[in-house]
Amino acid sequence: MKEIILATFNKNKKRELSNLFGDNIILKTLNEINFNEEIIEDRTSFIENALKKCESVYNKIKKPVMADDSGLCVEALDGGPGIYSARYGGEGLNDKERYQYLLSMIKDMKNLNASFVCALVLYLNKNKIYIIQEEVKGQITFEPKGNNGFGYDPIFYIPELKKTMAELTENEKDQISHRGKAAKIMKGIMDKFDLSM
Ligand code: ITT
Repeated sequence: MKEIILATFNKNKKRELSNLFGDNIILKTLNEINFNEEIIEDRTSFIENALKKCESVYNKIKKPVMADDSGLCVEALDGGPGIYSARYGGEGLNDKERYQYLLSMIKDMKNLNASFVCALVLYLNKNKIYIIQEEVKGQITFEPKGNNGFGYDPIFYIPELKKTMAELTENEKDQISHRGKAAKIMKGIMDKFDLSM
C-alpha cells in the first residue's frame, strides 16, 4: 500500500482518483494533512499549474505528491475557460451558476465542440517527476442533464454515448473521462516503477 498526497482541496477529484487507482494507493488531500496555505495557480498551462501545486506541497512536506489540474476547453471561447475553469464567471458561483454563465457566453455560437483536459503530475522528488495530460472530446449542450459528477458535467454531451457526463455512473465516467484516461496511464507507471523517493 502506498500513500500519496493529492495536492487538491477538491473532494470530487479525490473521489474519482481514489476509485481509479484502487485500494493499493491511499490519497490524502491537503485538508486531510492540514495543509492550509493557498497555492496561487498563476501559470499558463494545466501542466505548469499541476507542477506548481506539487512543488509547493513537496517543498514543505518532502513526501510524494500528486496534483490534478483540469478544466473545460470550449472552441467557441478560444479554448476557454481552460485553466480558469474553476473560477470562471467569478469566485462566488456554485457549479450550476458557473455552467449557466458559460452557456450565456456562447448562446449565439454555432461551434459547440469542447474538451475536458486533465494534467496529472506525480512528483516523487525534484528529479523524479511523471507528467500526463489527457482529454475527452464532446459538445456543449444547452439542455443540462444528469446529477452525477461535478462542475461542468451536466452541459458536456458525449455524442457516442448520447448522454451528458453527468448522466454517466462514476464507473462509466472513469472509462472515458480526461481524468480516467490520465489516471489509467499513471496507474500503469505506479505499478511498473519503483516509486520510492
Ligand atoms: P484544486 O486546484 O484544489 O485541485 P480546483 O477545483 O480549483 O481544485 P482546478 O483549478 O484544476 O481545480 O479547476 C478544475 C475545474 O475544472 C473544476 O473546478 C471544474 O469546474 C472543472 N472540471 C475539471 N474536471 C472536471 C470534471 O471531471 N467534470 C466537470 N468539471 C470539471
